[in-house]
Amino acid sequence: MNVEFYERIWMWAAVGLLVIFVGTIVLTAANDAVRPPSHIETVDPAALADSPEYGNPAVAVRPDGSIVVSVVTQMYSFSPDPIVVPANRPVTFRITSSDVMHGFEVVGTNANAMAIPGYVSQFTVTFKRPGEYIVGCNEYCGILHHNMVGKLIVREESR
Ligand SMILES: [Cu+2]
Repeated sequence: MNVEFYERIWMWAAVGLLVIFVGTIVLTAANDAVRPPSHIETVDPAALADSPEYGNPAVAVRPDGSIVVSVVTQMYSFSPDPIVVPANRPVTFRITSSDVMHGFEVVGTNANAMAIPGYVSQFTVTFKRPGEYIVGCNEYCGILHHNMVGKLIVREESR
């Protein structure tokens, strides 16, 4: 098959672009721990009050010692608030919304997810630095969006 010289250049240029784009994804995933969502789980946003997990959202310790934080976002707050977790232990956040789309970002860390009504956003992070962190909503959710701020307290673990 005969491929014109210029056509061949453009074909290889397209392949080169693909390599750059895929390489960028691989690099950010490996170096910056940026991950696509890997969890699809639904929950009825109108029945959160009756849900065993979200009726009274809280920090729970699993039998294996890992930490699970169930979070409900609503206009204009996070529950629970403050969230208290230990340092240097994997913490799994399971976030949903009871009304509109919100954000859940632990400022200064890579903990950042959308809270979408009807869905559970889940991710796991380990906080190495004890202290107080600001939890911010980074999706415009209404007239008082700028007041939607919570607190995460990372405690030094006592041994
Ligand atoms: Cu908001």
